[in-house]
Amino acid sequence: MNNLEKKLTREEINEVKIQRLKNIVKYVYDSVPFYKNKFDMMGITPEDIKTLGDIELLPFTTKEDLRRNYPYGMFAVPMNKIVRIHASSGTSGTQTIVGYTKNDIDNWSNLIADVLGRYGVTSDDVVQVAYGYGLFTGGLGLHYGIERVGASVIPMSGGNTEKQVLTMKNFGVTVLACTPSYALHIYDTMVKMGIHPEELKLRMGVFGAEPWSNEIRENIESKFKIKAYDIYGLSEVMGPGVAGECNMQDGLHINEEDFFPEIIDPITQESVEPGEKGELVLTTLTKEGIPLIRYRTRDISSLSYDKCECGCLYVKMNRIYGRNDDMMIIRGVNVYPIQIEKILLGFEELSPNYTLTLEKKGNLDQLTITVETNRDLKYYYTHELNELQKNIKNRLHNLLQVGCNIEFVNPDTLVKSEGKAKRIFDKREICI
Ligand code: DLL
Repeated sequence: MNNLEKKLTREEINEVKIQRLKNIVKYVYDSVPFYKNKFDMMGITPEDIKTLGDIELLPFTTKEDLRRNYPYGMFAVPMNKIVRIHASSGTSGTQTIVGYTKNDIDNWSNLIADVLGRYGVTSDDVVQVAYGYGLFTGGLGLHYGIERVGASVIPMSGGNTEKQVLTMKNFGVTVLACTPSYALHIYDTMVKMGIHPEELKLRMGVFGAEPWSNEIRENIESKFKIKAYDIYGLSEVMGPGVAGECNMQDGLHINEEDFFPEIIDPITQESVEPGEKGELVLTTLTKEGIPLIRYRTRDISSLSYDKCECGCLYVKMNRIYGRNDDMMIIRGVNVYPIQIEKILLGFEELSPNYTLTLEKKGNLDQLTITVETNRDLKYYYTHELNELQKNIKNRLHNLLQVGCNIEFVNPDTLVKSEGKAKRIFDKREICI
């Protein structure tokens, strides 16, 4: 049963949150030496937590803390209570390990089922999961949530794209779950196979695990003729299902009875006002295996407590703007890939496939945007491409104050992702 069905008021949600916050703080103090030591050093006891605002008394937890306690040092229960282990992708350093108790898995399934319910997934749906199965939380996480809804799940995992297309067509798939970049790759493959969206029963996509702009959403929706919904989560905090959109498609409701969100200024670490952008910090309120206090996600978003027309009162987070780690500082200007993506997709000649390469030329940063055109380059006159290049550069300069080189390449030149897209290639360190 989700919040919409329970119809909790804001006061009731806050009441649940404070009770659970008190419990989790006591729980970590008693069962995770890392937290006991931290609290003791800061002179905090669980009894100090009396109001929601008191969360600010508590220390932050970082990915570095998880790495230092690798593999199981942050677990709050003995291993014989852990029934599942997942790990983060480990793209930027040692991977981090997370463990789930039986209750955690059960709760996780319910949370995902709640999110899917908000999109309108029902037991009549046939859902193809093309997120990777394995240590990544996308595949198995979604899988259990879909079963909880009672829909039919097809556990495809990522890759084997032609088979993905045939399965969608032959099995009457109504919902596709994968990264947005993989959805675009599936679409391109489908077109090459001569299959049209009208031949599918697809009506919805459950997309997440990487930042994607509204422009990419519109692109996917118009290509497949479906509704594309955003789902958010991270393995350290649970996996997919921390938050998900409703059918308003205007922000993601955070499952607030299980995750306590804050937004902080990443530099000063102070809380910012609702609506202001900053780093999302999450405290798990119900997790048993690896509960986390004020986990710094490094994801940039903002919170909105405005009433949502869907009727759900859980706070909404704006769609992720990017990760702290992905913010590029180009000649002193801060730029997120999504800002560039939005501009590129404003040109109908360009496809959504692009990469950003950063190099040093002398002492200066240089950004090269490599982007596939929608048609083979031989169909364009040179002056058309020059004009296009000029227009893109002008837009980038006017909107972001950054200069760049633009390189057009033929469709199908760039490597397509079957999971999270890799778009940034920062070669600056090795060029110095
Ligand atoms: O990506 C969990 C997930 C699986 C979420 C499937 C949604 C769907 P990790 O591999 O630990 O877990 O990566 C977490 O991915 O901190 C964000 O930077 C990014 N991310 C996840 N969902 C979104 C989203 C999974 N909807 C990291 N929008 C997070 C933007 C997202 N970024």
